[in-house]
Amino acid sequence: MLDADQILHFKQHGYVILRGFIHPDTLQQWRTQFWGHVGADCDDPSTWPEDYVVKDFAVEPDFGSLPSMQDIVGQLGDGMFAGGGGSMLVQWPKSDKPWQAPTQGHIDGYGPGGWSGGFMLGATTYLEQVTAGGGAFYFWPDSHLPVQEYFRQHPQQIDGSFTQRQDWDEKGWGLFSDAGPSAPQEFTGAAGDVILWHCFMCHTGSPNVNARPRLGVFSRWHRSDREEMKWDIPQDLWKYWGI
Ligand SMILES: O=C(O)CCC(=O)C(=O)O
Ligand SMILES: [Fe+2]
Repeated sequence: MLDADQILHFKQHGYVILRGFIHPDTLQQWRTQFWGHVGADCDDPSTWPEDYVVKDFAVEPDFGSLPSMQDIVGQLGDGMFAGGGGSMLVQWPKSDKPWQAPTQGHIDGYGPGGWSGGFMLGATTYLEQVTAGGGAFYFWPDSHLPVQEYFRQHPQQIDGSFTQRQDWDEKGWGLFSDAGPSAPQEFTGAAGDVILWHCFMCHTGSPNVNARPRLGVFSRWHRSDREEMKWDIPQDLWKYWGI
């Protein structure tokens, strides 16, 4: 369970970091599964693939269904969040170019399958340590607040139709990620550190100029009653939360 300080941090900043959250034995299991799936030697870069998306793979037991994660998701969602999963996204080292900070971050929920609504919470962890420049999950603290403001003013655009705005080509996701008060930062940390992020917190991937791959594991949750609530942008940002 999250304590009061962690909940306050999540509400204020749109994320909270849980250091050392995943048990080392689970991380070892997941690493073995991952390297087996991609058919590469973790110590031999010449055998490494290049794909960002790890197709047809999820860690087992899945990240989202670990009992410790279920406790927190139950607490945050008052039992109304569904989802989870343990898909992986890998930033393989590309050290030929200098590291450059991403300029824009997106919000999730508008993928290839279109908008299904009710997306609430994401979680990211790593199978290996990620230091600065190492392909970290890159995020805009506090950006959930201006994004909420935007959708309060344009609730009908929650379905992704903000991309139809006349200035979308010029602004892109900067429409959201430039609106916040805080500079973006890298989620650096050890294997098994977790960042929980609010659905409206802007984020993106970042380049990896280090020697080790960024092995990211992702889970996402939506409201189980999303069909009933997905158009509602409540004044109280926490209306559909248990916190
Ligand atoms: O690779 C990353 O760190 C970011 C991925 C991302 O934007 C996502 O999973 O929603
Ligand atoms: Fe994303």
